[in-house]
Amino acid sequence: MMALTVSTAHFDRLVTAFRVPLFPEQASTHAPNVDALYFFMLAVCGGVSISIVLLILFFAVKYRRRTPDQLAEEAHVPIALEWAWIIIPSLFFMSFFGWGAWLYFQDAKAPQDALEIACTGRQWMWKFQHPDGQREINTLHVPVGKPVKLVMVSEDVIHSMFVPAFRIHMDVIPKRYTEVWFQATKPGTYHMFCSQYCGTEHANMIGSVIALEPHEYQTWLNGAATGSLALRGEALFNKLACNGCHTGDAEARGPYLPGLYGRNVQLTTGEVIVADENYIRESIIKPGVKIAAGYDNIMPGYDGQLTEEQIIELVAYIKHLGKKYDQFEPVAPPTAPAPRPAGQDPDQTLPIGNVRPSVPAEQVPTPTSPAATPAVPGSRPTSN
Ligand SMILES: [Cu+2]
Repeated sequence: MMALTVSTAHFDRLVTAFRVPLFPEQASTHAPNVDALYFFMLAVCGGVSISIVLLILFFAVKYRRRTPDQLAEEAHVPIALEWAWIIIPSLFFMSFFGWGAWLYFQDAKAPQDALEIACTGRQWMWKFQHPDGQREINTLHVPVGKPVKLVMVSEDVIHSMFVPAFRIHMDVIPKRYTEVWFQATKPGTYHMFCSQYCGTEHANMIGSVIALEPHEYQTWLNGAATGSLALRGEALFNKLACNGCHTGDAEARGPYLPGLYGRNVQLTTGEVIVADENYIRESIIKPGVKIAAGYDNIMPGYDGQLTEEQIIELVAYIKHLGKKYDQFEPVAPPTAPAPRPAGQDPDQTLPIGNVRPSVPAEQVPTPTSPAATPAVPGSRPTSN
């Protein structure tokens, strides 16, 4: 009995020492959903594979050749059986697609109130900038229980943000913003990896996500404050003399920027696009690519002259202007929606984002409050 107890203890120690977790822990709201789909696929594929092997063995024995001169006979399978084994497995396998698409759409769009953190990948580190200006390298502090959206861009090659415990994974690409969001469910420190082979030191491109209780996160924020992203963006905006053209006057040579973010913009080509982060970014780097209707292609591009962090600051400032604009915007009287031609998508011409959906982009009322006396988006088409 004694010998048995000792050997069990030894065995336990051995197992503990060599135990490799089969699955990372579940630390986000996505994790249980992703795992459920994963186990469902595993069960269906495993079940089908095992059934096929067992049936092969069973038939091989049952229908084996019993005498040397026995010949094979042609079998007549009922047509209903043929349909059954085509349709039933197809439905099972299509369920992967259905479930996966449902999960994808659920996880693709961050909630409106998500905390937005800018992330820059470069060979070989992760840099993060919080909305209040805190910067971190290879460490990301986030609050538990609040959706967090990472807006990511690469300074060089393609990287990929991977946090196994959160079950999130998204490529980080040069010259374009990609997004991923998560909501941590329990405090802790979780691995963060680059999962795209990005050069010789790719394996060192690792870090930690530190999920903190909201009050601890607030304490951390207070300790690390360095002036907000938008404030730094504003300083840069003025330093680069952007305010020389984007004056907000009716005669300004550049479009009026407050309220631009999330709004529909008409281009000189007649195309209407949404002014999202990628559009604002492109308009800073290569302003000639998409010119707002009513303006000339006179802005110099800043390709190669700004770091990704500086571009993030400028974008943050321009987005912030949108919020400011919303505060000053007079409440538009509720108007009955104009009749639309049959077949037209009612949402097609409506702006998105922080703009009231009842005010179409082309008909934004002119603000009358002193803070918003400059021209408004819509008095001339807004962009660039
Ligand atoms: Cu990388």
